[in-house]
Amino acid sequence: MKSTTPVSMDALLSRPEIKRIVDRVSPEEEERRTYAPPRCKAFARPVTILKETNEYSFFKDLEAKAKLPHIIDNPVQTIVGVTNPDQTQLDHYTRELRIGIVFSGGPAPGGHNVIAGLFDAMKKANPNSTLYGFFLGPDGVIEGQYIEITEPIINRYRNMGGFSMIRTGRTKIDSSAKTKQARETCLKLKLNALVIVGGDDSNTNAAFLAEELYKDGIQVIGVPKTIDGDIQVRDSQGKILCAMSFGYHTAARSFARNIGGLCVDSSSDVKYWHICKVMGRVASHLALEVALQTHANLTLIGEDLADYVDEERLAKAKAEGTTDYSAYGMTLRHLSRMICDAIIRRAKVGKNYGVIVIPEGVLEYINEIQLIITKLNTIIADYNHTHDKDFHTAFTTLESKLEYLRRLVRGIGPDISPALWNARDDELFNDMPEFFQKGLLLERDSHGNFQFSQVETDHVIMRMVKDYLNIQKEKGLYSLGVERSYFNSMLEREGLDPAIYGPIMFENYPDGEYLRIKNTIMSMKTLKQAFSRSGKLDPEAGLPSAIEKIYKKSVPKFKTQTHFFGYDGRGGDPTRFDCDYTYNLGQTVFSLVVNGATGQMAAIKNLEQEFPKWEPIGIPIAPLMRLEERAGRMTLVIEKSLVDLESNAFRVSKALREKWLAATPENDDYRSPGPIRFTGKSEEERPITLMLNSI
Ligand code: FBP
Repeated sequence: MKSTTPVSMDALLSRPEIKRIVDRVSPEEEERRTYAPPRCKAFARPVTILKETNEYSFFKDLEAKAKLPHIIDNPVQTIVGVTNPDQTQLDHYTRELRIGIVFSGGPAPGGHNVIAGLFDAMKKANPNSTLYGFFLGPDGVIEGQYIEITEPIINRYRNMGGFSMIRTGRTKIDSSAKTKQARETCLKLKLNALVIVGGDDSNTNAAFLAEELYKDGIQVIGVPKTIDGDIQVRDSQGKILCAMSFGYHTAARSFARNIGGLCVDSSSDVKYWHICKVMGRVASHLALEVALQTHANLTLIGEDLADYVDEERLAKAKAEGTTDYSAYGMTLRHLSRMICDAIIRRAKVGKNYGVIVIPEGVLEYINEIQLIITKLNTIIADYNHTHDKDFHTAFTTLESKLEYLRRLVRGIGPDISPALWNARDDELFNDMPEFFQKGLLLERDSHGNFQFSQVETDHVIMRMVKDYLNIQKEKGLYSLGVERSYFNSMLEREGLDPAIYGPIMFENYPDGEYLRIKNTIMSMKTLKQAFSRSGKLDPEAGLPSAIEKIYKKSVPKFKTQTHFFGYDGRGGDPTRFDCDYTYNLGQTVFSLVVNGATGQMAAIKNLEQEFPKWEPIGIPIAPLMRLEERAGRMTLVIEKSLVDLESNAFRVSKALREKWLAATPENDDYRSPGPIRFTGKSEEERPITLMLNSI
């Protein structure tokens, strides 16, 4: 036998074709990095200026007026390109600037392009200007941890997802000590401006910092980031200024692509219900977009559930001359019934499979849960305000936390407000499964938000669904429809006449395309009894095997697979829409900074329309603020935008609900959105939600 000397590993690894194959940079990444997003018209001019517009009005909160006096009266500013600037304009525009940028909150695809857009604009105006990136979120500003962003650094991250260049964090600059340190960092770096790329809470923080740093002449600009899509700005007359935060499109497309795959799997293997929880801490925008992208069989929209009115109960109460206030809003019990109803209806036409989309924050819209969350928020915050150790350090186990709550019911302890937690709350809470109790008692995030991503919402709901389905099964109400042609052919194969056996077993033989076992037949035993009574069964011979087989097929097994979509999508590479959007946000930031704005949020108007109609603007942040309960206290924050039940997007999805549920013998209506492709024509230009709402 001939022996060959193997090529050494070093030699193998140094071969160019192997190097190329295992290179860290994939061909897709290479292509992405070279993509140059188009710029809004104004940015193609040598200089941009800001124009105030009185077209928009806002209701200003009294508290915001008092706390943010220097920025509360900021106007909306449009960014206008100047074709032939005079020397003064040029000198002003091209002066050397020092800007710091920080990510705050969860990652959202496109963040790197905000930095790239800002970097390109400032270097084009003056190559000596400096851009600093603060590490690990607001902590980087507080602790003075930063890096100077240079061309080679930024080039590695152009059009790429994540926030990995400078990373992110959730610290809130909320105390005078933290504000002082942040101010010192800005002064030490001689910053002209600090840019905060974040969600509603982080933009709120940006406004407060703008106010704090006003006298130092340091400008603060916010950028609307969050996959949740809940930063949408309208003025008091409903005119849209910012249709969507960045990152939403990519996250929704990424979830939809995977959920589309599950739709195909479930209708191929026909044995699973795929339960898909999708991110979105409070608002259900992501779930709505996923529904429109995939046509999953059932998508819950939190805002819709909250709007639910039990007309039957209302009518009953009215007949008794009373009003039943508990008829307004959805309970967990009712929600599980609603889901069961959909599952049972599909089973009747032989479909014991499907896909359900559950928004992560759906429990926020369920009456009894919302109440418990608010109460626990207050209890934990009260405890933290009055004790040295915080609640979660003082009570590390579930049992010790529960004991504290029990003490509240018993009214023990000087620091305790018994009215807040009563015997009824305790009873309700104790009825919940342990994992859910733990979830509800979890530590709140730095902004006082309940951390829905840590709670197994889907398990809570599906546990109730399973229990109720079992009850319905025992009553013979949850059974699987048997296709008539299948029944006929199986019986004929055994030489039996379907016309004789069909009417004994099924309630709708021979008319139904899908035959339903009679409610009275709940087991093999009752099936035999039905046949014996009809005189069609020879007691010696037992049931014909075809009948037994058909019966077994009609008994559904409810099998689920649960999936969570969130972190995968928010870490994905941005869609072209998000690439273009964020690059132009970065350019907008520069125009706002160079023209002296502060307390403004960079935004792009007309996002819902084609690119040539996009208009860069600055939106005043302070007038967007409202008082909200956070960590048990009323706090000024930017109001979250929830799904508008009057919007085209929601109304269309509602109108198509029955079609997507497909509880008919016809095929399912699943839509395959396909992957996020950077090239080619497969991807739509912008979120379907936006497209529908723009009509
Ligand atoms: P932001 O509001 O910071 O953009 O975060 C949104 C989000 O992705 C939510 O959808 C989710 O509930 C949460 O972050 C998860 O937070 P964490 O990263 O702390 O698990």
